[in-house]
Amino acid sequence: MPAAVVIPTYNESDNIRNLAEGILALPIRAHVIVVDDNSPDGTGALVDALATQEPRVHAVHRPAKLGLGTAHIAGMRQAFLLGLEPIVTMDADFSHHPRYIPGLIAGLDQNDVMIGSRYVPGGGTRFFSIQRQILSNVANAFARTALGLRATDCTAGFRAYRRPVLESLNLDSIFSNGYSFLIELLFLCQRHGWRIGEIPIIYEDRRAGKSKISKAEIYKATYTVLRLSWRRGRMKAQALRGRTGTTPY
Ligand SMILES: Nc1nc2c(ncn2[C@@H]2O[C@H](COP(=O)(O)OP(=O)(O)OP(=O)(O)O)[C@@H](O)[C@H]2O)c(=O)[nH]1
Ligand SMILES: [Mg+2]
Repeated sequence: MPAAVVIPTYNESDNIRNLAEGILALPIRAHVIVVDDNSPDGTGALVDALATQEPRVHAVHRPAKLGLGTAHIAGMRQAFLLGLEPIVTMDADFSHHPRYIPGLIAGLDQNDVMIGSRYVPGGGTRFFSIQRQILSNVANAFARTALGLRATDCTAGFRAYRRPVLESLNLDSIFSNGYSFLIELLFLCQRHGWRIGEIPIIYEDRRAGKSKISKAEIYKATYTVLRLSWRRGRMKAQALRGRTGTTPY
């Protein structure tokens, strides 16, 4: 079965053509699904034009900027409809280089989810500002400690999922719609007992265009982690009550 490479876009007209061509030139069978949120710079029309020339390119259009998380879900659903698997997700701005896609997919032989990680040996960042590095490190340390996540890069959107993993999760129940969706989805994958592996990647700063991450996303991510951590604590307490027949309080 060909793989689906899901790419959410908002104002990525300077990147998307090169990226789609780079993916289609890889020595693997893959389709590209771009989820565009009515980008003012015409990314959506560009993808439509690509799709008329190349049947392995698909466009999903949404009416407005509805967030990274829901864009990932829309792309995953489109992959299900097209019968594609496994499902890879990545950013459009070349921070996630297509050369890593075959390695991510190969890792699914032993794992159910694969992450392109900056924090395993061999991984790292290039041209990434010190502020962004600190933010990324703090966000990962917080998510790992508060949620018991075992992966080293919990905020990375460069992943490959076996299709049954995504079908086993209730994607509609995911409450984060923005960047923290990535933490929530990883939390659900680990809680369901799916095997999660990582390969090193070098994350480069975006080649063109502007970042869409805002301060609000940082507050939302903190809220997501605290909310999931509370849920995790409640589940642990319930499990303990079930075992002992008494309340742990
Ligand atoms: N469809 C959709 N795509 C989005 C939205 N927000 C961000 N994206 C895309 O999601 C990917 C990640 O966004 P970026 O702005 O690169 O975020 P980032 O990588 O954390 O920030 P930089 O390092 O500054 O690039 C890019 O492909 C964006 O175009 C959104 O609301 N809707
Ligand atoms: Mg980026």
